[in-house]
Amino acid sequence: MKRRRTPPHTDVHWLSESGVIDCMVLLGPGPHQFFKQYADLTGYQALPPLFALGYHQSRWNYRDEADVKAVDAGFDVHRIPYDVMWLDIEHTDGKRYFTWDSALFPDPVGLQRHLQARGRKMVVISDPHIKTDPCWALYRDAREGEHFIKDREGQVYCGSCWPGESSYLDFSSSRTRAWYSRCFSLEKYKGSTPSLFVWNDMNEPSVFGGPEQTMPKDAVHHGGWEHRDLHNLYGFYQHKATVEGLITRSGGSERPFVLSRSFFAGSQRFGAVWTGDNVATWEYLRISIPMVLSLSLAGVAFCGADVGGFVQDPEPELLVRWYQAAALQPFFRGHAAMETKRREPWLFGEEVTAVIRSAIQQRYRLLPFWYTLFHRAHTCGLPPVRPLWIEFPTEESTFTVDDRYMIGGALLACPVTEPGIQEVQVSLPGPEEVWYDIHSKKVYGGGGTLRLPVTLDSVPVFQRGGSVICRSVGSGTCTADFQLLPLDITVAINSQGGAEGELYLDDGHSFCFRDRKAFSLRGFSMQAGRLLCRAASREGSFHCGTVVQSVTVLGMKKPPSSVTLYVPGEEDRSASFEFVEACGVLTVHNLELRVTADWEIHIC
Ligand code: NBV
Repeated sequence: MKRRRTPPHTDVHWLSESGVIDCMVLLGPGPHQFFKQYADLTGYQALPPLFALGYHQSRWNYRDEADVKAVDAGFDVHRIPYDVMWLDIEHTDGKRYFTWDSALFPDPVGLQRHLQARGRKMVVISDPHIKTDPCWALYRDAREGEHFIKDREGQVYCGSCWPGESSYLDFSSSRTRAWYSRCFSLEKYKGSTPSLFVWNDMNEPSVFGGPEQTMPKDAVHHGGWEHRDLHNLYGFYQHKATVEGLITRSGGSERPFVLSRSFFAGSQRFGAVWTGDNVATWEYLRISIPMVLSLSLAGVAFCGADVGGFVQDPEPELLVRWYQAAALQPFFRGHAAMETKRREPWLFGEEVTAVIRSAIQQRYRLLPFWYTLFHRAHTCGLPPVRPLWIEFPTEESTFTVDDRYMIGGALLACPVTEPGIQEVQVSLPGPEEVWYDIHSKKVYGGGGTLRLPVTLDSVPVFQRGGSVICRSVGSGTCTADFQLLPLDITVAINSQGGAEGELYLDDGHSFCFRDRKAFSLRGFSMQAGRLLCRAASREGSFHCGTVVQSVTVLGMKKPPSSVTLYVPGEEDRSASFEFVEACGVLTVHNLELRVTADWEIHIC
């Protein structure tokens, strides 16, 4: 007897602590529409300041000012770009957030200016628990202003956390959020400058020895709500209040950056989240990929995992592979726990330093692409990193893949997450697609499985035929160099000889893109040997000196006889080019074409 195949199905079980569940059905029909519909409900990803997409260097803790300056200098000595130094809880006076340990950090303003002089920023931690200390003005103010959560008897709730006995701010109250936001003003937050940004940790909230390590469910919030009703929103509201504090601090002009450990549907409107305390093992490196993909699917697109693993010491090979994988994820921060050995990228010998340098440099080169993807997330809800099935929704074989993924619609990332690997197996989706290995430039047809040799310094990444990607030429020392760097455009042609892509540009830090439409969205399209650079949006205007220095075309069938540039108002000129027959790669050099101007390149 033939057994009937049961159609694939999914069982979902929902449980609500206080009996209320809002259920929405998003009809799509396709994954791309689904993201827009979800973002219309819960909000779009905030457009991060550009620096936040660079590399972040953290540990619990950088000891003192001299330590911070030495690490900062180490990046320059070793020619590794980075953007942000992070300070964990030990920078404070006895875990009183908004303060500094005056012995270790006697001149925080000077320290931030020191970093800022090289275009770099600082992030400090600010947890939601407030030390019970009647001698501390911030505690007294919070208490007198009734900003703390109460216990069931109506007394201020006291729990235990890093500072010892602590009370917890009631971020569910808009009045408390406004009070907390004001704590970030430059005059209130002594030792802060406009280049200081914030990290909200322990905001589940974490209570040592509390039920399930958190607050009792019958603790009482503003309006009489019990903690059981608001628990999952606690971190969301702290994140919101911190973001509002940073925006207000700048008079509304500067984009904030706040990282939060706890989040809820809609947290993407505020900034970044990370996956919390992981471990320096291969298994944790592997699961960072599905974790980042799940967060991205849930709308929280600016996410990442601690590079190297928070707890324990990674062996050098694991550290290298982690840098390589995380350089291809949205939020890119090295972080380590207190008891771990120091692991700045240059501490493991020249070979390791060189490979980590290369991974970080490649991240910086790709920032024009990442930034454009974040613009898309901000305007369309599409996450920069996507499981394969989002781009190939009809291909069932992609549905379960969670160790490879797409960056935008154009790049297929295949991080190496096993030790001692000399070869990886990659299934290239789409039988009608063409894929180009971004390193060797070799072309592969979709629908098959490849075996690719890898060494410690290689990570397979493929560009999809039909796409155009902009990269910076060189990586600079941090994102402050971004607009000074010329661009290289890689056109990967599909089986019909066509390709399309876009580039988003703005000042990288203010809200002028929103308030004055000071941005530029450029479109590139290749068809029948003609590459056009045009405005991709009627809205927006942004002038910058960024030029396109070179164009690389992948997948050319035959060598061209001439390459001519057409720029309105200028004489046509022929360009010098190079053609590598073996892999069909054409490179056109010395273009000096302004990216915000219209032009064409004809390849005959
Ligand atoms: O603030 C200290 C750590 C922090 O480094 C880590 O990133 C957080 O996830 N924090 C947790 C509290 C202590 C964890 C053991």
